[in-house]
Amino acid sequence: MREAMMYVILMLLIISTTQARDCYSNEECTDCNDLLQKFRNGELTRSQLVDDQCRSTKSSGFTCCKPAKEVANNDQNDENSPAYLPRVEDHKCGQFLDSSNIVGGEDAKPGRYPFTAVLGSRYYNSTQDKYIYTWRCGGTIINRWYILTAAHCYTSSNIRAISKEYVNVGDYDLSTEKDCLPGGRTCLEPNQIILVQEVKNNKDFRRSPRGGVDYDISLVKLTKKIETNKYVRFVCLPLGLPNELRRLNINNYEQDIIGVRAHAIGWGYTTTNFTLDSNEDSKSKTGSKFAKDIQQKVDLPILSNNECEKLFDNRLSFDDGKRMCAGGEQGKDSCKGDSGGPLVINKFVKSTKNLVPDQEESVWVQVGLTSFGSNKCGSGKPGVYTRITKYIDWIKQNLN
Ligand SMILES: [Ca+2]
Repeated sequence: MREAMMYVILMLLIISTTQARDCYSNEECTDCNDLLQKFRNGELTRSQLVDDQCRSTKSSGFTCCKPAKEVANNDQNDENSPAYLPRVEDHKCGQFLDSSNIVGGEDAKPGRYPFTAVLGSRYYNSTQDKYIYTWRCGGTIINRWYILTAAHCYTSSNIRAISKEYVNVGDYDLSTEKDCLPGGRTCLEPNQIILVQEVKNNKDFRRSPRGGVDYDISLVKLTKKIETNKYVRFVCLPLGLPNELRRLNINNYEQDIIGVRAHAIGWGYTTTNFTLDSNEDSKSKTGSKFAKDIQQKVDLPILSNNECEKLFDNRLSFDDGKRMCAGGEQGKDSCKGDSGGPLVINKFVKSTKNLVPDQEESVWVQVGLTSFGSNKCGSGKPGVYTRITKYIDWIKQNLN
């Protein structure tokens, strides 16, 4: 009876609050009882109790919950740990499906880049009485708990509250619920949309006085583990281990990858407001999106630091190697990759520098992540990417 009374009080409290809050799904929530118990024990004030409630959609009724956080260990060798970093030699990263002969042009092939993620916010649309996701950036799956992306994807102007931030993995066509290969017989496993637990932007991230941004890198921790499958896998980071370099047939990630035609992947979410041209900058305040439903890929040559500086009229320094640039070919649309999304390489032909990802045991290694560039896609200006090799220590320190 007392229990029932408490629920009535709770419902009244919920109804009396006019502020509609976003709500987590039931699987992501702890029970209402926890909150009630705390309220009874005096650990929560009435206003805190109200604050912790949220209003679900009209059809699913009211719920009061905080997301349940999965607890994980910190063992670097345990694939289930947030501290885990997969290595090429363990065959735990960079793998993909060869689904040749399907989809041409700049559409990516399903399963070809299984390490990609799309990041964004969820909002409640009262007219439709449902939640809507708005994707704005790309990222990569580096382990079950972490997505690597650009820091500019999580500035204060981009996010309203962490409780509204989600990551989507295993998706291919963002407009469809179920993604199937042509013919319809083979379908991808359902995509996973997971609530974000924490965003760790590099603390030195800033808008550079000379244009663009510096230290544009971020780690996004999830509230629960990603389930891997054929279409959801880890990317390899450029750790520089002997086996990894041998697999790519290179000795380093600087000189030896110049000219290589890397692949930039995404759905075309160019949320960046940072360019080197102040006029372009002001025009793009609302964010210029060229989003496509189907995952896109574009191959772009990696340029030397000297070339990059020249192409940016020496307004941008590539000296410290913390960034790299790729592209710069007239008509080649470097905007097809997402902000925060990957620039990856694989085995390549020495003479043509074209990637040959169809050979046995070839793996995807992420050398860059899309930071900024020109807003005029295909204008001949290269795109600027955060150089991952320079942040391996930072990544390792922050995986916990
Ligand atoms: Ca889909």
